[in-house]
Amino acid sequence: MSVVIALAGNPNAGKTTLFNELTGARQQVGNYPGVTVEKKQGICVSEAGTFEIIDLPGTYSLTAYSLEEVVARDYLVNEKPDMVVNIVDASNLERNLYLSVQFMEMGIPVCLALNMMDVAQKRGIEIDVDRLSELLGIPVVPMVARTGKGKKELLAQVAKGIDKPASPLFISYGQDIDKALDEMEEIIEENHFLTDIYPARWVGLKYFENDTQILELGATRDQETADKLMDIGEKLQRHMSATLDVHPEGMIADQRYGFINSVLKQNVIRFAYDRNRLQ
Ligand code: GDP
Ligand code: K
Ligand code: MG
Repeated sequence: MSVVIALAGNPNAGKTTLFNELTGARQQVGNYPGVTVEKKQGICVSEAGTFEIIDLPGTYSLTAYSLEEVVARDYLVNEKPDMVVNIVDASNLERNLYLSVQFMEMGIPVCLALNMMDVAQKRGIEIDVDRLSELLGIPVVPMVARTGKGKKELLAQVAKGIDKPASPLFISYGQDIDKALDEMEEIIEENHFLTDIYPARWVGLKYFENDTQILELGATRDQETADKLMDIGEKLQRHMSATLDVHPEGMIADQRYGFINSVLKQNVIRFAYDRNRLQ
């Protein structure tokens, strides 16, 4: 059985460039089943091993707001690739990591390809790659996909990371949401509610995010448990709207960015000034 690597990232992070760099002429283009979203696959033959590479649709998030997001998510949970290589734009790290933390919350093994290092450097953005890797608990490889720089190291890290199970990233969403999530998690675990597919806490989060796909799937599987979760979700929604004038959905996005910023602030990123201009 071949090792399957899914390439994922925000639009314009350099996914196609890296895909071409890895697979060369060994490419095949089709569609994801049932939809008109393009699916590219290819084979990467390297010193580190032979990998099957799947190009996932470019997305900013993993909710169910767009067809691309649903396709990417379905692929990840149904096909279970051995690893996600998440290509991020190093010159726009905060924004790009929003998707990365969502892979990590799903418990999917991720390797971060920190692309556009040339652009970041030109803009005076310095990134402590080792520190970022340590704080996120995943491999991080600096790259310039356009020139192929970092490709060898990326493949070495991918080979090293295969078969290493990832535990889902835990982000605190604040007292109100965390408490409701704990309550949901217990019900979800007790009833084995979608836990064959997703981590329990992630399922709970989707009820707060009003994720139509998960809500429908859950109701089809086990209406009684789904109703219980809906009740908890609605109760929290009412409480938060009344006391904080926010929706859980907005709070979840805010806290994800909060988590990302707390990582970046720990000496991961530095914006160097152009000294010549100051003189
Ligand atoms: P995708 O939308 O993620 O598939 O991104 P593309 O691979 O199409 O890349 C978007 C643009 O960024 C293209 O013009 C690429 O040539 C360029 N690009 C990709 N990687 C790099 C890089 O490391 N450095 C620089 N400067 N440009 C890059
Ligand atoms: K593009
Ligand atoms: Mg592309």
